[in-house]
Amino acid sequence: MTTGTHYKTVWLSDIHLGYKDCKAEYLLDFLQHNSFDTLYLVGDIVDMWAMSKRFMWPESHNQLLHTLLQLSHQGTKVIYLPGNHDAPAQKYDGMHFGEVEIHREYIHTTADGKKLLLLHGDQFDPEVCFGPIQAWLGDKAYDFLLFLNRWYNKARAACGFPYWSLAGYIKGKIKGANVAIERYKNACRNRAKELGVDGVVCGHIHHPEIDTKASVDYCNTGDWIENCSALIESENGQLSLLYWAKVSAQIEPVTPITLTKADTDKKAA
Ligand SMILES: [Mn+2]
Repeated sequence: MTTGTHYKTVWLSDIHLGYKDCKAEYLLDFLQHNSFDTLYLVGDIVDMWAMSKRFMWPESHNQLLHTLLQLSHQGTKVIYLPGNHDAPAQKYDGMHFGEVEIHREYIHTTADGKKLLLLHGDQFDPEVCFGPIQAWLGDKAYDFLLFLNRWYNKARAACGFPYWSLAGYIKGKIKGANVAIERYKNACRNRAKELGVDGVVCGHIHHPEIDTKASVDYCNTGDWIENCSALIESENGQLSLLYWAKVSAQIEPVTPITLTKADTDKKAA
């Protein structure tokens, strides 16, 4: 099963199982074709809000949970940091479920000795976000963006193009969104400073990024709704972002062109 790459550490967040726009098939593909020493699930793994509004649980979502548990049994260290969409799991802070450890915050030490604070990021909603009306409007606008994204990508897939995030592109173009992202990054960095660590790894805003331009490194793993992204650590402690839809598009087997005798005869003629 694991013929692909071996990763020292992988951080995943915002998978949103139980939500219609979750790209579970892409994540399954990533997990089943690679192997991992440590896998951090940085929150919003199961979307309990979406499920309470409209229950959907396709077979691929089941398979994904099963694969995560299977990895934990096969020696991958799995640590789960619940977020806001899977908030009920937050009360199990510090407990073990089978092989899976649950924490609200966790400190990871990289191969080159850097200390990273791991958390989902919803902790900072009161200081970053605005009132409940803005949150509701934001939610509706986001749902609409994802609706556009879904149909756009259906058209792309029909033409044989790989998945591309239209919603992510539009979000990046909106100035208000960038201001909110800066506020969020500052809040995350401030918490890391409080704890005296070198960096912070989070999720929550579905915006993959590595920013090392300040005294505290900021890493956001992204999500598996739009970006299909993960944060990875190399054997020497280097951090980078991986976009699985782009990688998998490259490793998809290319149908070999075999020349038949008739073809070579034609060429010779
Ligand atoms: Mn979240």
